[in-house]
Amino acid sequence: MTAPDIDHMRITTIEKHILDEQRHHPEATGILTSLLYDLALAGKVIASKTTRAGLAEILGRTEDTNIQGEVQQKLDQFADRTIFRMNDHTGRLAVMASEENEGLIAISEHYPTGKYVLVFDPLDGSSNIDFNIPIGTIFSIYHRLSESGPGTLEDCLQPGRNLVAAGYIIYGSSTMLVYSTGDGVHGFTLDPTVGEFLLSHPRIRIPQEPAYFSVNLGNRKYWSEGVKQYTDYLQGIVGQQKALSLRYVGSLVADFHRNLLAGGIFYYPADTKDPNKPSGKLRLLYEAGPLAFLAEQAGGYASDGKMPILDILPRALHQRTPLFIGNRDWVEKAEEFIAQYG
Ligand code: FDP
Repeated sequence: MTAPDIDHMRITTIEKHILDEQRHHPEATGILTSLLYDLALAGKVIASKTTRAGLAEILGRTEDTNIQGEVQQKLDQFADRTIFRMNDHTGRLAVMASEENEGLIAISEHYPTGKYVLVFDPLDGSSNIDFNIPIGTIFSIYHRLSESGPGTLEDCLQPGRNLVAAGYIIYGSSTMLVYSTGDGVHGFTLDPTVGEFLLSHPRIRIPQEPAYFSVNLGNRKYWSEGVKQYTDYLQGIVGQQKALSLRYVGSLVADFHRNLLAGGIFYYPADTKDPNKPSGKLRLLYEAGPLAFLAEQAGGYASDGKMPILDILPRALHQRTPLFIGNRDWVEKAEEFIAQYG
């Protein structure tokens, strides 16, 4: 056998990996497998656009403003439509919700509904598109709670503990898909020459020692005393430990991805900057929940400063939450500082 043949046998495509995982669950019907594969395909389509964004006229802002009051960019809408169109007719979903849409995204009555619920942020970090900085798609999959027919709001408003699967696709120096179905976190890198996601990071664990902390330090004056003290602690100003390096891209998926692989803490705390956003900027359902699921699966932890993100019961689709995520000990330290100083 020649060397290239041996290498070929070692390659695990995302399809093979998802099917292998399914084999551990004899009761599985294959529907989740297909849903994950559809999301990987959507990721490839979005990646092909994002890498050409600087060239195409698609770059730039539209007139529209999304439900969060942010200017939507054309690539956001493209990503949103791509995920919708790949999933609306398959009979796998009861309902969808996206950060770019105010209400539920219903499945057309022309198509059957299925047993899963898909919640997604089609293009997170989109204010970075114009600057060639990594952006990402984040997705969450739940079982529906309602029995049958069109999915309901309650189907989407589930705590992260109920997640069946979650993941993200990061469009950076390469495109990667990272996901978990509750049995570890696995990362795949897109090989553009063959158009396949190949297993590159099996069973990701957050390294024991954090290397970085990631936060928008420009907001310091709007933080509570506890968050200020915690930041001083990470910088080695308070306490005995060595200062951590600061890395902040300002694109959640990119900051989370780096800290997942290198060890670190990302936080976007509550602040007083905007009275309309007393809980900070990030969304519980579209951002904090799925990343919290991945963090716990990789041996880390995510908190809103008081309780685990995964235990928060969402009350609204676009609810925001403070987020502290990364190495467990250091996130728990944030909880301690907040409990002590507020
Ligand atoms: P963006 O506004 O570019 O979409 O939640 C959105 C988000 O980016 C996150 O990806 C990112 O971590 C955060 O906002 C950055 O916010 P700041 O600019 O306030 O630091």
